[in-house]
Amino acid sequence: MTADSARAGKAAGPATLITVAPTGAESVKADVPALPVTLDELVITAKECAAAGAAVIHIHIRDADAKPTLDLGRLRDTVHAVREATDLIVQLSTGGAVTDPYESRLAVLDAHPDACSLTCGTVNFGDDVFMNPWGFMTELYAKTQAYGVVPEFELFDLGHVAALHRLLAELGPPAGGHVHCDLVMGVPGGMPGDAATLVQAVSALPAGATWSATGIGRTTLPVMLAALSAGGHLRVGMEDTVTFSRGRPVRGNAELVERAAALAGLAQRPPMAPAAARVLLGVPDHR
Ligand code: KMH
Ligand code: ZN
Repeated sequence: MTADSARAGKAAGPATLITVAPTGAESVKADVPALPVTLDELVITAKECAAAGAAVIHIHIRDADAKPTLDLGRLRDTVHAVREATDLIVQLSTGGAVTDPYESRLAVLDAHPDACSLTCGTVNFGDDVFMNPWGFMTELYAKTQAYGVVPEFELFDLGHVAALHRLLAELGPPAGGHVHCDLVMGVPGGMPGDAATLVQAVSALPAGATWSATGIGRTTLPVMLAALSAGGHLRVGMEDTVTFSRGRPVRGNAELVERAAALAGLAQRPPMAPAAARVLLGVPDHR
């Protein structure tokens, strides 16, 4: 089998959707020099990760001082530049940083990305609190429906799964018609990143939903292996992990995608091409 036929999905099992989350809002550039924080760095990373097997890019951006920002002009430029340079599905974070106000997080959709994250509840987040009260969730969800932006439901805890059921019951299906979730595991304050918890969370998801899983920090490998064995998809990247192995910093996002793609290949579930991912998630190609 060639790499191309594998990416086209001619494999023994269902192909694996790989999302890369290259930057996040928490790491500091001075501490993590390989973190992509400028638009040029982000575009280079996006190209490398697409070549390595990613189909979706989950984007947080930084300002001129490398601090997290939700500046709308910068977000628009980012969506445009990543679309020009790659065929990746462009998913903007509406989570931002824990300090971002709700209005700025809602305004992210005005950059008209293909997709966005939508966290289904408040969660302790290390020493901070990541706020997602019901009123904010419903307003954001209604805006994704109005704008035709496909949401990915971020689930940091089992209670978030219950909130997702309530959201779908009260507001109806998402843009694109398909429910896709991301289990974010191992955040201090959220659900632990282990196989038993992953199985429990997956068993509670809405019927027909697809899912990926993300293990923060040292839970990245156990969560990735559990997700592959349970039929899930993968999210990796320096938003979630800045250490490749004990004592060895990540050199760049592409090596995290390469490792995920290699493990997916071993599981006979090679990386899914962006075009197939668009079909799976119901994301139109706006380019
Ligand atoms: N940075 C976290 C506070 C998301 O992107 O939607 C929230 C987060 C989730 O990363
Ligand atoms: Zn994020």
